[in-house]
Amino acid sequence: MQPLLQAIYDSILNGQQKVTSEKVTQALAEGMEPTTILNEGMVSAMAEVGRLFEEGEYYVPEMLIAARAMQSGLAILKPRLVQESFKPIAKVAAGTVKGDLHDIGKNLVCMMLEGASFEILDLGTDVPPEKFVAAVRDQGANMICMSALLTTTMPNMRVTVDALKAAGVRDQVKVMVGGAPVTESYAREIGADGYATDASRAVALARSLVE
Ligand code: B1M
Repeated sequence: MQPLLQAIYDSILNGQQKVTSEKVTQALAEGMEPTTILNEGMVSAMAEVGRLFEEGEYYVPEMLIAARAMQSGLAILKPRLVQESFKPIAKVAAGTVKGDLHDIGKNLVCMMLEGASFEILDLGTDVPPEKFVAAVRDQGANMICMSALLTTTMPNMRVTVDALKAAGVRDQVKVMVGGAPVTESYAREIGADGYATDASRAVALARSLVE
């Protein structure tokens, strides 16, 4: 790996928030592509954090400080990933489902969608089904993006789709789902309109759903 990317990767793995910010700033100043920094230096580091957690080498505090370092790097990349646009393609209500506090992937999907001219209503994490319903009914969202990182919270995607149906608003929105444990077949099974494996595919999918 290129030394600067390696330094970014290491700083996330070690939860060195300040170093991550400095190195990401340096990489951008040296003309490195934001998506290269993101995918090779940062997202790959979080995957390694997950592996270390699974193997019992990292515990929740290590995951947490790694996530903070990741977020500080993302904040620096954001202006380069998001461009201003005048007329939004669609209004997207995005959130991590009820019971789930993971938000890095969801934030990334929001950033990329924003950069592709979608208007974002970020509902945050631990979002109950009724909040998604309210975003459609009261705030005019015409697309729902749900993220789940835990096998135990994934079923809340189905609960949310069912809540949209029960509220009589299901046909007013497109529903997209994603997150590490989610699959294409699960998306079909719960009646979502689409599934994407990563943030850039989420943008392509969102575009295809509103065409
Ligand atoms: Co947690 N955690 N965590 N964690 N955590 C995982 C998810 C885990 C896989 C780790 C492991 O065991 N290897 C595991 C889940 C196991 C399972 O369910 N099968 C796990 C666990 C067990 C837990 C706790 C239960 C631990 C505990 O307390 N004992 C706990 C649960 C808390 C809760 O939510 N209620 C917990 C807590 C945490 C922290 C708070 C410490 C922290 C999150 C901080 C934060 O998000 N602000 C954390 C972290 C950092 C992780 C890992 C290491 C990294 C997640 C991440 O940010 N990845 C994770 C391991 C892993 O994923 N390998 C793990 C980087 C991010 C860019 O990827 O989110 O997958 P991701 O998003 C991708 C795609 O999935 C996709 O695009 C994104 C970008 O390309 N995508 C979408 C995501 N949403 C999408 C939506 C779309 C489309 C695509 O359309 C709408």
